Amino acid sequence: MKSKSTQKLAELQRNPANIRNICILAHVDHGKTTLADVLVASNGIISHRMAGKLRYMDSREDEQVRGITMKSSAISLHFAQGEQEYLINLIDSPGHIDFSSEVSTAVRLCDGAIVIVDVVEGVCPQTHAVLRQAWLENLKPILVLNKIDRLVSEWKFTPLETYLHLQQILEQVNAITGELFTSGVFEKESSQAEENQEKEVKTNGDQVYEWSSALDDTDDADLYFSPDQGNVVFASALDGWAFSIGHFAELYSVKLGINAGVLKKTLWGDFYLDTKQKRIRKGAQAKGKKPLFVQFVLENLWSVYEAVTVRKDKEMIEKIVKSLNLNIPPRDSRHTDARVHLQAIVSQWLPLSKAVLDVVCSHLPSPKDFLPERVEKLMCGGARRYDSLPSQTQQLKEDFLSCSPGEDKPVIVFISKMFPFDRQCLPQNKQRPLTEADLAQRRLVARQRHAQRLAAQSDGTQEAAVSSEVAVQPEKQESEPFEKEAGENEIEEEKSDQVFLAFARVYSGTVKKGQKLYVLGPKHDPSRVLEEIGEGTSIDDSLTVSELTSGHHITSVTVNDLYMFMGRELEDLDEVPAGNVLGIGGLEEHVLKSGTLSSTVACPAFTAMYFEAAPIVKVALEPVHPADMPKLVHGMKLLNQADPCVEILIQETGEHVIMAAGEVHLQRCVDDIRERYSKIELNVSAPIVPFRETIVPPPTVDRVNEAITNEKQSMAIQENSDEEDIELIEPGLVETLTPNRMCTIRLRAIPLPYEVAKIIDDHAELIKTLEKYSMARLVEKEDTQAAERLKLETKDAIRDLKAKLSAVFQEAGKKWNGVVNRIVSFGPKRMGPNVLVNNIPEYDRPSIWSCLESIEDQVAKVGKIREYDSNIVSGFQLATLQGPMCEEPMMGVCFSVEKWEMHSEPQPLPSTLTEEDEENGELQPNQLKNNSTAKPKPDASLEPGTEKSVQFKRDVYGPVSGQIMSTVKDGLRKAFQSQPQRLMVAMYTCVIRATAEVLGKVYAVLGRRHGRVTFEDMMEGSQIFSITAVLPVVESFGFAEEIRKRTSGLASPQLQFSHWEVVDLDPYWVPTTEEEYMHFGEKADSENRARIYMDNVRRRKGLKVDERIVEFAEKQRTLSKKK
Ligand SMILES: Nc1nc2c(ncn2[C@@H]2O[C@H](COP(=O)(O)OP(=O)(O)OP(=O)(O)O)[C@@H](O)[C@H]2O)c(=O)[nH]1
Ligand SMILES: [Mg+2]
Repeated sequence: MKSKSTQKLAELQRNPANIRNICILAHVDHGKTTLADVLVASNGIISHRMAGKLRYMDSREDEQVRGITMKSSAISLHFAQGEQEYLINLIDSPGHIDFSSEVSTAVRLCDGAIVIVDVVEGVCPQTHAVLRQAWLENLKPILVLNKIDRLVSEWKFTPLETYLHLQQILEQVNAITGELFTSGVFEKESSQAEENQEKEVKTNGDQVYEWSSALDDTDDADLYFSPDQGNVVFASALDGWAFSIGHFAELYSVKLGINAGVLKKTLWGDFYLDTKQKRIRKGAQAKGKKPLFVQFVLENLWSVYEAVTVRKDKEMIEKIVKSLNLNIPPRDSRHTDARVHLQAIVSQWLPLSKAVLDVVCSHLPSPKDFLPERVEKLMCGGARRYDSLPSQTQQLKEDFLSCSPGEDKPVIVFISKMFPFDRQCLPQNKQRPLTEADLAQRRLVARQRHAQRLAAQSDGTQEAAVSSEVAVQPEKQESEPFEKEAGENEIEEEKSDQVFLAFARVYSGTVKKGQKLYVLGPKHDPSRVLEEIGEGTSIDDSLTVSELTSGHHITSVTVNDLYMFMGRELEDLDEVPAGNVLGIGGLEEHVLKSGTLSSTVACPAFTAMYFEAAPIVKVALEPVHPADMPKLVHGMKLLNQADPCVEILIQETGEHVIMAAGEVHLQRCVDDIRERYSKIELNVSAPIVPFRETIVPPPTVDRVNEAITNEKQSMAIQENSDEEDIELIEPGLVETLTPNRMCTIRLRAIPLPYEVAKIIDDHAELIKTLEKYSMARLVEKEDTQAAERLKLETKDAIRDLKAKLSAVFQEAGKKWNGVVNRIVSFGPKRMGPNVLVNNIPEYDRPSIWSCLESIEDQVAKVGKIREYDSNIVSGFQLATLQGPMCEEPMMGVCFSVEKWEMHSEPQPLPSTLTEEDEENGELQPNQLKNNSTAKPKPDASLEPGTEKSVQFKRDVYGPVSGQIMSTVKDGLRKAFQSQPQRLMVAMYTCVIRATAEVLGKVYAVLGRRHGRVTFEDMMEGSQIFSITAVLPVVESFGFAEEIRKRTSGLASPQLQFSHWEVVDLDPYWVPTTEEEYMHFGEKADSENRARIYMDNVRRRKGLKVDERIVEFAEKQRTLSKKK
């Protein structure tokens, strides 16, 4: 049986116009969960007294212990505004940067957002991030300025100071919105311009010039947060009060006899009341008058705070309570803690839930107000154009917009995440109150048992005892197999006492129990499937995800369990109509992390969500008892499903690795595996951090700032050359031969300007698309129409990228002229921050930008690519994936192919090597080997140049393609090594707020960890400094904790990945000059940070580490002489 309120909510679900799907977004600790508590209390789910203390939405134990939210969770609330009744589906999200993926999954399902800003901390990095996320998903936000009570009681601000402070914060928030808005408008403008242009070209019509910018035409007034628009709420979630300007406008319009509309416009801003003429005038600041907001709003509030918490003036309090017409229960008014008394007064006077939900209902859109552009965004992800979708798919747009629950409408559901839930807490497994019929049944059974016992007692004593024993015996036997079964079940239960539920939303139609729906994987492409169906192929829907073959992304499932979210609990539902957020059970086998359910295959898979943080730190896990390995693997799989951001991999070394967004996230993942998913003891490795390898222009000074001479440099390079077949022509330039000596390639490695690498790194996704579309055309693989489907915005973005690259190359100097047009590929993984450039004089290779050219031009270029070209690219990909220093990916290297000759007969060995060997007068072992293999026994039929000999060479060394690939790879590594090599470390950025007293300690910690401060500022009106710093990820473990301890909890930084930075130390550096010996000693490796990092990585990967453990043992003797 359902409770009354659930029934009520289920009824409300049918009226989409009165539904609001909203989430609460903010920086960590700005009061999201506290605010949610007050809203939850307004529905009677928790008591008002506990609101703010319970943190009801934080249901996990570690969330309660740490005091931060780690996952987003939802609750359905009822709210009545006058005649209208509303259903609010509220999602509380985490604010910690490590869990920002949870924000993405929440934002996707909502239409509006409550953005909270703590007025004491002001706008923080995550505030910026969540505003961007809301913007990217087309969510409409309202702003809550929270913790205003702290300005009264901690900062002791006067009302006027508060007003000015709030104004500043509002400006900061609006600056971010403005930034997002203008960037969005310009994007739109340029794509529209292009569309128009295309149309013009098609119609050959007269050209029309638009001079006005889109920015002038677009109305952005309702975009900004402004109290007079009614989209700003002032609040103290802890004290339970909040108000928007509207509330006071109504109040004072009666009192002062001024039009409420006028008051709404003037209560916030530079207006004052001219008491003589009873008129509102502008220019309060200039005339030194009190703004209306100060006079009518803040001063009242301040007087309540002062009377109750500072002066504890009973009479005054009574007066206030009376004038506000409140009814304060004695247990609150007599409470020893003045704060409780205060909260009782203010929360009755300005109830938070009403103020916030009023604004939510009147300002945030309902599911019926879905924007057409949002539908398009959801339906065609990546680079695809909306109008390239099949017509059946395009028709679905109407269904999205109408949000109708009708029977005839297609069902469309999107699942943004899968989350674990205790099986026992599912509504169907919960104990229900017994009904009358149940009770009667139980009574009957008990009576029968009683009667039997009485009958047994009345037959003599001994006999009875025997018979009862006999009677017990078979019973036992009977029950044994049953018990066993139960035992087995228990083990199984133990394995899966967690079920996975889908966190989803219905966009169209109605989902019903027992309904069969298609599960469309993220790669599902409706056009292909529809074509296949048109050709008569049917969809095999009996499979689960793990059984699907490649290229197939559809399974089907019968939906059995539908739930409504009620915070920590769930309520069973029979059906859920469009426009609602819901939980779906039984999809573990069908959906990994996110997915789409639909009754039609024409529905496309929804666009991938936008994730703010990428997994960057990893640890390897290992069970303490090796027998627990399968449990660990199982647990890791569950974790992978439950967390949108975690990555699970088994490395070549056999290590089981989890990758997470940051230290806190990593800790939670490990705890989850240990206590929830695997329930085994674990050994956790030290965190593994990624590095990058790069080369830099030769340094001009050595480590003691002495100029470096040329000979020294060339000496260092010579040392490295130890490979056969590769000839070093000059630093950075090598010439190499394939093993069969039929192909000569000359390769050069040059440091890429940092800005170029950064631009490429920032546009990785775009570059992936670019490679896909350009190559599809040039190589004439399958999809020749691919480029036509490219969205205009994507084409624009590509063009923009090219222009940006050209600009930075141009700035970097003359030698980079025209390089952009000769780029062959990016690597590793075809999108990394290294480039391969074609500098072969006689080879006019089509460029990677070909998808920007007209179709005819592209067609003309098909077939211009040389044979084996792709092998060179592959060699480049391999080389950049694992550099020579410690097998970490390269970054910021430009490789250029300067010569590529295919010979008809084998070439002699590179000249220098042979000369050198002759001089030495001895044959190197490797050359011996070379000679013997490369020059086979003289055989007439195998004379070089003949058909057969070529064939023979191929056979001996494998296919030419493979040879070219590995030769290029080795050559590139060599070219790389012949330049000054450097390690790059990932850097975190963080904002630390600290008072002047602890500032020194913060600096000390940063310094020890090789971090540095990039920006320091004093926050206005306070003694608090705000420091922006960067520090290497490798040095960051325990940093947040250390800072917190050193500053007695005053500062607790959040680390966010920022960029890659070169460690300006040569890991291979050894002292060479007298001065260097003096400074660093002979061993000189203690201070070489780069060397330490590199060796650690090499040791972890099982690579050779060049280290001497005991050196100059006699030193100890000298020490002992001193005695
Ligand atoms: N003084 C004061 N403290 C508040 C207010 N709102 C919240 N707090 C306190 O701020 C702290 C953080 O509150 P939470 O609600 O957990 O913050 P959150 O935004 O949910 O934090 P995360 O979920 O971890 O991002 C708690 O100690 C609250 O008691 C307020 O209006 N005034
Ligand atoms: Mg929270």
